[in-house]
Amino acid sequence: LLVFTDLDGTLLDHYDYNFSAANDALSSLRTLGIPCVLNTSKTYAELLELRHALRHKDPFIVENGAAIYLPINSRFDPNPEWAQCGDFWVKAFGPNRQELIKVAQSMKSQFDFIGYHDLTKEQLMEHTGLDFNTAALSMQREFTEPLIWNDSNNALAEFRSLMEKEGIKVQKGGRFVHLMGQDCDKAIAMQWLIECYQSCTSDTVKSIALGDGENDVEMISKANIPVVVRSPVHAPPEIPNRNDVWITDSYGPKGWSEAINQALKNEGFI
Ligand code: 2M8
Ligand code: MG
Ligand code: MG
Repeated sequence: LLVFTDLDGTLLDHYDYNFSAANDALSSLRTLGIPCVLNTSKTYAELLELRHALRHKDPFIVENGAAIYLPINSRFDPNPEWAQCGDFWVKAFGPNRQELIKVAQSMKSQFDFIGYHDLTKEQLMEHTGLDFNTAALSMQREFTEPLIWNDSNNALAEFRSLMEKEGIKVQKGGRFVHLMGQDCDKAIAMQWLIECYQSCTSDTVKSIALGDGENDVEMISKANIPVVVRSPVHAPPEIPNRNDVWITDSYGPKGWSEAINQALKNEGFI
């Protein structure tokens, strides 16, 4: 079994980013040696901090699928096309963030939004509830640009189709609308990593994906076990082409634990 999980609103509480309700399930995964891949909108800098708090040792995916980090000295044989960064091999898919910012800026007069690049740390803390240090880490972005969307949903649909013509994908997270490259998202990165794991074993790799937002829909729909974690702020997203989706009873990390425990039972691990 291979776990792919979103962070905000899924493994971490939407409001205070706490994950204590998931500690037992996280430790079961560690004990059983089941990899738990973090697949998030957050940055590499944020992940370095969080991995410490979560005691996380597995690969992780940052900025909505823009780059995959594989711990050096894990099961993966280095590939010449991977870059090295700190203790990780990096497979990057994402475009350069500056290109996204340039296009976003050219649309400022037509739509009502504020880009991450225009926010002060204080405004970001106010909007997200992040502390000063974490807000700074989340500003160290390389591949994606989150926007505070102040315009209507109709305007967002129009913005989305204009962005598409520029080769930019627009997906909603918990608080922001994220701009990213056309050729990257959480689902593409997940599938790349599944193939990586599959190439190291003769057993068939089975995946479970957990998320709460629009930016998780593709990832959830492509996993063997699709899980929507209930959100306290919006309705569960629709997962197209699947009639076997689990929707957790509880919100955030508590719902996450319920789903992980159920999957471990179903798969015969406990
Ligand atoms: C942003 O991501 C979340 C993901 O759901 C959102 O859209 O609300 C990112 O900027 C991330 O880096 C940051 O940590 C998070 C804080 O709420 O917001
Ligand atoms: Mg989320
Ligand atoms: Mg997310």
